[in-house]
Formats: sequence, structure tokens, C-alpha cells
Amino acid sequence: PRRTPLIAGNWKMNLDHLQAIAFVQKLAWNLKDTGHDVAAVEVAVFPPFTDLRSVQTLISADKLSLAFGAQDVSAHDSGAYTGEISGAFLAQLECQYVIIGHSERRTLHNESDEQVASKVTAALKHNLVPLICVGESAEDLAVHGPSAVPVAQLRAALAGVTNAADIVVAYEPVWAIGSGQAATPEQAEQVAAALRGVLAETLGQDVADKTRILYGGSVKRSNIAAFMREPNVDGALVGGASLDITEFSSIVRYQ
Ligand code: G2H
Repeated sequence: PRRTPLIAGNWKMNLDHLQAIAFVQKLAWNLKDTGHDVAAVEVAVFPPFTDLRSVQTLISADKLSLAFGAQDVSAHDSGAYTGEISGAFLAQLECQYVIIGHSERRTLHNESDEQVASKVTAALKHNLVPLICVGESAEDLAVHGPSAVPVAQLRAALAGVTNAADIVVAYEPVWAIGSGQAATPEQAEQVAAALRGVLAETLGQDVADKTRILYGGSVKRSNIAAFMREPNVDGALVGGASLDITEFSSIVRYQ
């Protein structure tokens, strides 16, 4: 089954809302100028919360072929949760996606597998596609081998998910994030195949066949094509390199 590749730019805490407008406009022009085939590869950006309104306005006013989403979501709909952002609010801003369980949230904010699962359920409730991140640390890799931790994290994250759900999975080995040291395409494929196995087992073969599994961790224009050649890798979650328009456009046009 054909899965449309997804190249996702995780801006992390970079670009304020004025910079975001300029960036999205230039990115859209650059992609158009360089002949990006919008039907062949989907592109999504994940700005900070404070940029979402500006990005939404620009994308809808200029009819840009860019999807966008947030970098996190609350497990709750509304109420006394100071500092949190509800999935209902994100849906109202026309976000299609939301990143959940990025390793920086798991480590810096102590997000547990249970919290990740609740956020996935909350995202789906508001018709947002959760982009579920899983990945092992260098220590996990040494102790448990390549797929054990990501497989366990994905199983936990899917606790409240039904087989009608639209989701994306990102495999991001923690040791490869922002380190310049990407996994090899073979390592990414091995774990992506194991994750597809979890999808088949928990949500059925149809969902497993149509769900996109991304690789993330030091993706750049020089290594993207090799990852995309792997049968179970359907795109990339790009951090640092998504902040450079030329580099990110080249990643989108990996073929
Ligand atoms: C992993 C990735 C994007 P980078 O966090 O989510 O970042 O490409 O900078 O390693």
C-alpha cells in the first residue's frame, strides 16, 4: 500500500511569531520555486504555540500547501490547568497534527507513557492526528537492544486508540537527537519494522499498512534519501535542519 511520505519540521522553541510568518512565506516560495510536488510529499511545520495563529492565517490566506501542528497538547479539554493548551483550542486553529511524547518532553518534563497515552486520546478526540514519538536512550540501547524500548513506548501510547484512528509514529533514538549522529538507515528500518508490527498487532494490518512511520534524529539533506529508501520509513521528523529553508526544502525534495 502506498503511503504518502511526510516531512515534518519540528521547530522546537525557535522562531517568534514575526519570524514564523517570514519563514513560512519564504519556505512556501522556495518549495514552489524548486518544484515540490505537493501530491508526492506532504510537508508539515510544528511552530511554538504562540506562532500558530499567525501561521494558520498565512497558510489559509495564501492557500499554501503546508500542513501544521503543535508540539504538545494537554490531556484535558479545559479547566484549572495553568499553562496547558487544549486540543479543542488547537483544532479551532485548524491544526491537523500534534507532536506527542517527544523525548525532550519525556526527559525535561518527566512525561510518562501514561501521560503520553492520555494526550494521544485527547488529540484524537479533537480530530487532531497525533504524531507519537518513541525512542531509546544510548543506555536503553546498550541494555535492551534496538527495539525493546520504542516498542514498549508505542504499545503504551496506543492504550486508548481504536483501529479507526489516524495516527503518525516517529522513531527518534534519543542518542541521535541534535547530536549530528543520525542512526543508520538499517537501524531506522529495523525499529520502524518492529513498530509496524506493534501497529498490526494492536490496531490491525490495515492500520499498520496505512500508518506513516517517520525517522527523526539529525536528519539532513545529505542523509534523507538513504532513510527514504527503507521500506518501513515513510518520512522524517526534522529538528535543527527544519530551521534552514534551503536545507529543509532539499530534504523535502529528497528524490
Ligand atoms: C529530534 C529531531 C526533531 P534534530 O528531536 O524532532 O531533532 O533533527 O535536531 O535531531
